Amino acid sequence: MAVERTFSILKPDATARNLTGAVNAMIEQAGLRIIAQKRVRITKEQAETFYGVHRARPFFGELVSFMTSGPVVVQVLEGDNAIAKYRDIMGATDPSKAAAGTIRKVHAKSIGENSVHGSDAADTAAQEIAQFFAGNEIVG
Ligand code: 3AN
Repeated sequence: MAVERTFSILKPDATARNLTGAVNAMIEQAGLRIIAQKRVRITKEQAETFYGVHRARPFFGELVSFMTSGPVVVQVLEGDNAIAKYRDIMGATDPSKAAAGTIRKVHAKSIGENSVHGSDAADTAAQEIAQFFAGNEIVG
């Protein structure tokens, strides 16, 4: 299995409830390493760029306003098959449909306020990592 890197965000609903450590424990227990991490407040422009693919969706405005409503923790995760593995432990977008024991099942509040983001493919992972981290901030 290939060692991969994926991009993660602990969203404002998670930081507001002081869940950074609880989510990080689930990430580490799954065998992923947090090789970069910072707590930031993202701007409207950053959120619009990040979620550009969803620009035409009816929830876009709500999504951008939620992602800028409080601090987030941006991360780079590394491990075997990290992209799919993190999607697995995050659980489905809608927490009511997420499998038992997943981050979203345990912590998410709703389909919008769903606690975590994880990249969906290798190309988006590389793009998303580059949007938030310089090479020398990632220490594997
Ligand atoms: P995922 O984060 O599971 O990859 P996407 O890429 O379909 O899900 O959606 C990106 C983000 O947009 C989701 N994490 C969620 O916060 C938000 N979102 C998706 N669908 C809805 C919806 N129907 N209503 C509100 N927000 C949504």
